[in-house]
Amino acid sequence: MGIVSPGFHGRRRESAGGLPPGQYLTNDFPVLSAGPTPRIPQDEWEFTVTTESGREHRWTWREFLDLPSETPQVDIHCVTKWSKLGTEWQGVSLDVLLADVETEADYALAHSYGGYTTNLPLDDLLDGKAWVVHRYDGEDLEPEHGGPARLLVPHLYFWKSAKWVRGITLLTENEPGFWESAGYHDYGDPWREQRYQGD
Ligand SMILES: Nc1nc2c(c(=O)[nH]1)N[C@H]1C(S)=C(S)[C@@H](COP(=O)(O)O)O[C@H]1N2
Ligand SMILES: [Mo]
Repeated sequence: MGIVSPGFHGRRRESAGGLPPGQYLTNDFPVLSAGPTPRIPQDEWEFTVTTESGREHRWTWREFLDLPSETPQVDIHCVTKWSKLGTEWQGVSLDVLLADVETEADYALAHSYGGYTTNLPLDDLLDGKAWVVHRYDGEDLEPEHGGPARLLVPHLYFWKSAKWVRGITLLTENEPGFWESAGYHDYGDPWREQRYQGD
């Protein structure tokens, strides 16, 4: 039945893909934050998509919870070399959040409460590859891990999965985010080991 690794039959805690080069497995869930953990009350949380023409699409916490959600089980890979396989999340696909957004943009910049940013090609947020998640492992997402909600883009290094996400700006020109401006790779594909600029 195609390219599925032996032993993967939809069981929990297993991975379809194995480990990218240079990564090791961890069962912990390390916390990696470039600054203090912002505390955003749910009734103050908003998620905003801003198009290249400045049009804004906004969801309150209540409106966000009313959107259809999914429960992705995915492997995550941090550029500091830890990986976790088969992590379980709940959240809203970016396909849902971008469904009614009219745009010609090719790039996206995710913004977080607290000021963190990270950039991605818009295509990498579409077609079932990215979510705004508010639950992890059956529980509300802890503030340290990005709660109330974070971006989850598991096919790229985990720094692209912006914690405390508050919005995405759609751009016609690529604009580097926080780590990308500090020498990390613009795209960050763990399978091609794109850790730093020039990799
Ligand atoms: N807002 C924000 N998002 C962030 C970060 C950060 O410092 N601030 N760190 C990134 C990095 S480098 C990683 S590896 C993951 C870590 O997520 P975790 O702390 O839940 O393991 O979050 C990413 N998203
Ligand atoms: Mo990271």
